[in-house]
Amino acid sequence: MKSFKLSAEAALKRLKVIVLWLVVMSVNTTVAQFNNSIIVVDSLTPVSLKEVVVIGQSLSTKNILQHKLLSGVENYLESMPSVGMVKRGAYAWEPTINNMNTERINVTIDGMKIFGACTDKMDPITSYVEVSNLAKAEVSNGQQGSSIGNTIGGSMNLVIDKSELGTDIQKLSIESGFETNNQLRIIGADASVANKRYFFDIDAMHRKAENYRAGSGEEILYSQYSKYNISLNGGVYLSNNSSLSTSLIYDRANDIGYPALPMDVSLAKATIASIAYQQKKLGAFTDWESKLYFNNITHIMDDSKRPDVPIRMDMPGYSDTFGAYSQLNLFKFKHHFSFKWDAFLNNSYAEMTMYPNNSYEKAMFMLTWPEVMSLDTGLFIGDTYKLKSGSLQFNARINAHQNTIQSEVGLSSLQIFFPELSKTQIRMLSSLSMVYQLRFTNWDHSFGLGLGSRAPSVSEAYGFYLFNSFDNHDYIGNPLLENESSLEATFSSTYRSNSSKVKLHGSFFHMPNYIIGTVDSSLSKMTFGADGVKRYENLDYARLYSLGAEFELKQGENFKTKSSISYHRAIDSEGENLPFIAPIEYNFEGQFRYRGYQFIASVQGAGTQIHYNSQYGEDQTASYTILNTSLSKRVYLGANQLHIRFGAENLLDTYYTTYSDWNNIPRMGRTLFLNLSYQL
Ligand SMILES: [Cu+2]
Repeated sequence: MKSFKLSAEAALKRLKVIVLWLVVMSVNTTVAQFNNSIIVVDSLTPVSLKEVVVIGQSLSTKNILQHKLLSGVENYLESMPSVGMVKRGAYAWEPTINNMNTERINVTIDGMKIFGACTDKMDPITSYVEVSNLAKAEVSNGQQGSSIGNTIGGSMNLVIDKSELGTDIQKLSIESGFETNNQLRIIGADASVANKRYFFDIDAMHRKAENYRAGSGEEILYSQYSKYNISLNGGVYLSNNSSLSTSLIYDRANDIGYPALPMDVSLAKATIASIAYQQKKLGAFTDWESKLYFNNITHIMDDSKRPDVPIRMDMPGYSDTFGAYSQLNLFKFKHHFSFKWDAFLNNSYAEMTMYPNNSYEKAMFMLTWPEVMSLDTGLFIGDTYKLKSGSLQFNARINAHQNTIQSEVGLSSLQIFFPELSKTQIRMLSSLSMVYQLRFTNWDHSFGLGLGSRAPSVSEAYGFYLFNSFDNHDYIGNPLLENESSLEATFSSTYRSNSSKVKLHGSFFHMPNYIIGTVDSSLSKMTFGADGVKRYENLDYARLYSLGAEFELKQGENFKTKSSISYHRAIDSEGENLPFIAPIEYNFEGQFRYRGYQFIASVQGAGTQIHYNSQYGEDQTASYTILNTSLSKRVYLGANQLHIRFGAENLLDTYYTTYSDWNNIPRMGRTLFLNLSYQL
């Protein structure tokens, strides 16, 4: 929305800057996705393998790839080929990369580490930002994402949308949206001022939705939500060479229903703040940036609206993170080096109080996250070396990771299961990867190899009786887990011409010491109605394969199609299926432009889930196909412009659920939407 304020020239200028940046700084092939045309890139330029989805700018660019302008952040992310979403309702979807979820991926906001405060993953980081906060999201596969931290599956960095210092802008815009299915109301506004010395941005957005209805009309109880978000950015030049900038996001959601879970959330709140110093040149180095940041997350669960819970519970969770990083680049001969130091300190605390229906019995109290302090510091070095036709990229990272159980009660509770357990555990984590890229006029190929490792998450290592409603087990953390590691191989081949693009890509992950919960029948359950207790253990290994193809075709200036198909398969060392792995999925989209109107129609679907595992609570998910469509028009009113978009999602009102819907919660049925953006 921010950039909706941009005039057409400014938008074009920004587009040019981005394209230039792409070509010069070797950013990525998805520029094709950004400006919606297929580009043959200079064959001597190395191309980064990141996938990028433009979020803020999508309002001002003429070619919008999203059906809805005011989609949630998750809808934008979900449009990326390697990103999936685990859904527990209409709000706060959990992103996955390469079918790997929160523990195995690294999600940051402008490079800042943030950890959710929910023991049940009701609050992924992506739920604490709005589309008005973000310029774009960058996703890297596997170890290619190691510049922002240790990871197995990949990384996702959400880039905050800020005005550029040195530009001359004064803008104001308002946005509004409505959807029929769940009576979703969206209202937002933002303003920016920038000149040669400073810039200042402010934006605010509010969403409120009632229960949604699945295909064919069934009302999904407890699927309502309401959210406010406000953000401020500011920056000032200190000299010709240096600047200081700051950013603040405050996000607050209330009365959020999670229809797939036995509990809801009364409050999910985040304050995300940072201050950064930038210097263009430092001796032979360039683009020096140092940032200090802090974020605070509060998450309060609530079962007061559920009529039939066996026992009432209070479950608040808190997560605070302080962090810093400093990074710079060096261009020397044919090398482009990047160096980064980063560190964070996180404190995670969650508790549970159970109130028996019989008021004579005492309430029971447990620390579900025993005030775990995680201290992590790392060094990253990357080098891209230009070859005659292509490039060779190396990335290396090393981290020291320390966890301390600060609560004595928490420590002694865990010592029941692990008598030898000490207060502090220290781990060393590392990542090493290389990518060989071959580039020709119409073709490029890349081959990558990587090695990586990750520490167990707070839940995996220190969680105490965390109930998982998917497989109906209580989970106990295991602080003695080995680091999970991975060995990966990736390839991609892309053909581009002025009117078409074909891309084939694949990846293979071999993951020794794969961490997953396994049944421990010697332990007794805590949760009423649970089937038993699982403890996190290291499997010998697990393997994940994926294959995908993408096609783009352009006919003239006005017609374009995009389609993709993907396949994933994952098994453990015993040959058993891993949970939450996608069946064959496909997507086809056609875009047609005529006299300022833009029409989009898309078909999305998946095959029957053949490989599932009932030990993890899965059953077979049926195949489905849905149809979406939208029409938009930009109206110029003097110097102002109004962008109107309306359309339908799940036009045929199909009842469906996917492999990644928690407890088979059905997706939304037909919804009609109207989005308006007015730019002054
Ligand atoms: Cu929660």
